[in-house]
Amino acid sequence: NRPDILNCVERLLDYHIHNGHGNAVCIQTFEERWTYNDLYEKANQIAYVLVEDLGLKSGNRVLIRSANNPMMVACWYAILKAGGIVVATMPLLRSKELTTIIDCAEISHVLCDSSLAEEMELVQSPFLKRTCYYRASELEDLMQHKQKTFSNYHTKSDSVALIGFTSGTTGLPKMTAHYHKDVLNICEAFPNYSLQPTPNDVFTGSPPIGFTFGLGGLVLFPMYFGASTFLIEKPTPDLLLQAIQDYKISVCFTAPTAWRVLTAKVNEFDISSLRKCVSAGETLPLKVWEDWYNTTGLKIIDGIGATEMLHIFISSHEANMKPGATGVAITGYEAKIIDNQGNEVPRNEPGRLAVRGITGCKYLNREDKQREYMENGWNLTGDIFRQDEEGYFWFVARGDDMIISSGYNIAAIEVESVLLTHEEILECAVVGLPDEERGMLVCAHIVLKEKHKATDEFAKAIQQWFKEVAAPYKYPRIINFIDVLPKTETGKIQRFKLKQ
Ligand code: 3SK
Repeated sequence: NRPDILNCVERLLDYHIHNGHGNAVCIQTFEERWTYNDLYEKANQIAYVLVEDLGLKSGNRVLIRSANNPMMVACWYAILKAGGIVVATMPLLRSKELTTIIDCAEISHVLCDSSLAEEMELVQSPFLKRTCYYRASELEDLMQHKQKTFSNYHTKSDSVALIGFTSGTTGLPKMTAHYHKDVLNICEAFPNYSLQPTPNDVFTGSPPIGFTFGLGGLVLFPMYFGASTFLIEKPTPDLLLQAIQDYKISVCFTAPTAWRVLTAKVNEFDISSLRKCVSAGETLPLKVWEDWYNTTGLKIIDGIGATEMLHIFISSHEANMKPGATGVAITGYEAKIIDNQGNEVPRNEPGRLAVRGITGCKYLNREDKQREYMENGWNLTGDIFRQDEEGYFWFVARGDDMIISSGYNIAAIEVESVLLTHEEILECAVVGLPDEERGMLVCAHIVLKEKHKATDEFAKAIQQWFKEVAAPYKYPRIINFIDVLPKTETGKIQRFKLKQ
């Protein structure tokens, strides 16, 4: 029951100013401390810059390119205040990937951290009207002369607020749109179910704000509840533990691989302030859950979400948790397991996960993919799960060729298309291989044009080249030179053989 006219920033940010909470700490880093007033005033000044200096019109799509920092959050709110649509990206993206996103989403404006200017300056797109850099740069100069209050654009509750990019299995990026009401809906779902936040909570974590897991956990959830967030630009396990100890963090969001590493180091730090540990982005192995519990006495809250669903829809809380299970459908969502015909399968049998509720998939310009993802009002995430007699969902497998490595979703086909631009590569097939530390490793099977060049040195040179032309986290950590790729009679690569 949301009002027709709704700008979600009014509840997430302005509300706190109008309710006497302006002097409360909102964002901290190892160097900075912003109150809600600070964030509100900066977001308002940036909104003026967008409208008056950069020529933003309502409905324009604005790309934010940044690591997790307070100015990124101010830009995020400013765009919505001015009636724009946010497209936040991973900071590691290279110019080619940025260009694809900008062309695909018809981005008109970019707000970019000046420390990430190099790749940005290589981007050329007919849609791009204006790029403005911040951090000792033009944006701060323009902000200086602006007022600190702003009259928010009157968006509707079902106006698009943000677009998330997911590359899926086809390699062609898909744009998932989420409305202003969706942004508030997720704040009332997972946090209420699993976290019960209070204004005294201090959130932190490692996911980029450009990934909706990080957006929720590090920006939306703390601010909906008047709590504070601690942002780390380049989060390492040591920095996370340092922050938890020194800044009395109570809620931490990160991926299973990080929880594993944190377990090994946690005894060197005082983490007595921590009360909620959240894991998503990939499946949480039972061993990681047990080791963390045995070392700290804290139960990791596992969850599954999707960029298409905006945030987590299956999870648990300490009182109803079954170690090893992902959890149950949280308040606001229903989930079931179906077969290929869409019929529910008996309990404990694996099948396709179907979910529906307060958020859902809205692909832009991809009616084909929308029809695949949505069946009779249910969202099909592409994951294979089973549901036990008590209603708990247990992960079985990914239904597609997405490689999830250290919390990053890497589409095999996307890595292949980059590799194929290398002048020495004739053919290639990329698969994910299980790995203790990272969950999965990107492994490329490569057929070279000149077979005699297949040496370890050349494999290293390809890896180095890859990191220069695409986001480094996607690079193939394993390269296997092969004479021919195994194929079916119709020419389809037999990936299952390559995984063996
Ligand atoms: O991958 C996930 O599980 C996830 C969780 C929360 C939000 C978004 C995503 C993709």
